[in-house]
Amino acid sequence: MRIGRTVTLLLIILYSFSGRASNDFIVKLKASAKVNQLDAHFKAGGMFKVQEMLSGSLGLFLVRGHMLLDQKSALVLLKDDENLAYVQVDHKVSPRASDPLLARQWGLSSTYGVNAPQAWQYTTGGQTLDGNPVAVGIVDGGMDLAHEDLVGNVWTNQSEVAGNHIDDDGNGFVDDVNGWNAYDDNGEVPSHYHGTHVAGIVGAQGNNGKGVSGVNWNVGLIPVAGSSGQTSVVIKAYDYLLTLKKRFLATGGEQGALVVAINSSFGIDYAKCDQNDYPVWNDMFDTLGENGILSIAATINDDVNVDEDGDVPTACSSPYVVAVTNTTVDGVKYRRAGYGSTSIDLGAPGTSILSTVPGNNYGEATGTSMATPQVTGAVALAYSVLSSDQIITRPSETALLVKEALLGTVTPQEDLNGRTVSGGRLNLEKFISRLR
Ligand SMILES: [Ca+2]
Ligand SMILES: [Ca+2]
Ligand SMILES: [Ca+2]
Repeated sequence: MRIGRTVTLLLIILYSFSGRASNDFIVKLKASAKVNQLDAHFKAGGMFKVQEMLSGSLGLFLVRGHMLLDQKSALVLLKDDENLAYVQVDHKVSPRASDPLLARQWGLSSTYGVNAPQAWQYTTGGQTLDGNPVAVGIVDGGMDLAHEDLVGNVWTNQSEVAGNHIDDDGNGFVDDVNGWNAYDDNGEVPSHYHGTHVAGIVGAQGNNGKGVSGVNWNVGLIPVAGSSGQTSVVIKAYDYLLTLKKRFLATGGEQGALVVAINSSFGIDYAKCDQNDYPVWNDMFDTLGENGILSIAATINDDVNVDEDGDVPTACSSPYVVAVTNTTVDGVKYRRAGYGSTSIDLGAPGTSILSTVPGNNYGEATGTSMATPQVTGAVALAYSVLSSDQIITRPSETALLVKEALLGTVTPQEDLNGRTVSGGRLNLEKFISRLR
């Protein structure tokens, strides 16, 4: 009864509730031992319980330690047990994406990245807890819809028939099968280098054996061409996404699309959003927000204080705007990236970022344009741990709750302290963990 004596001693000295690790163990029964012997033995000791058989061929069982027993002491006891050939902790296994270029995506997994693999333990994106597909709008120059690492995540309007010149689903947009072209007012989304790169950061297909991984392995990417030229074109681009979302909310998720964030990697440098010359921007961002859409926006690619110098959209005061600056592999703000303690919300990796580019290719780019889709992707990922009921009945409150969690879970970064609202950069693991 070696175990019985040891257990008595341990009961006296080893009660501990703090910093608890897993108390589940995998044990291998010796060929000479029987599981009912082990079970009886454990019952007598009162410290372990056999949960289930894992492999009859190998003689492996899952054993749970008493809640008052800490992991280290439990291991000592089990290693001492004469019935067992070996024991190990039932370690947590994380999804490991098969994407061949993942090792070069420092922004996802290096020391100064966003802790994406840890977040992927909880979710890799796709749909809400109730199964509604989560979508994001990418307002940009267009996108290579056929790219091998994007094609599986391109949103499809199931109710629209392509190329018949009819608005089959009656949403006001003819032949909008995979998004919209606000330049030409049609459903033909052009291929575009910048837009394809941005889209891949949000949601290149993960774990598909190809290319890179997005922040989301799965997500509905809705490309809307319309980011350069006139403000009026951008407004039309936003309006398309707003229309999809309003329809989703009005039909309880039956039609339209669950657009939760819009990526805006463009802007008007040094524009004073909150002054009288630019009223349309906050009006649009507020309306999008009331319908549960956060607008994630890239700030100026220059070392300027946006609070003083102005920027559209990142200095716009709508509470539904999330303004992003660019951080590097060394964990500092990129030298040419805007800041502002009231305007700029947080930083995210935006320097030498590898992503999809047209023609089944991959390439690196630097800019706030690359930092912003990390955050857009994060917001989409967050909605995959929320319930559709909450999202549909309280869209604006949910959006603000998500923003609060996003800014409240950043990794503090010294040079962003006092120069951004949050004082840090995106931490995907903590963000998702807080909302679960
Ligand atoms: Ca339509
Ligand atoms: Ca049609
Ligand atoms: Ca991939």
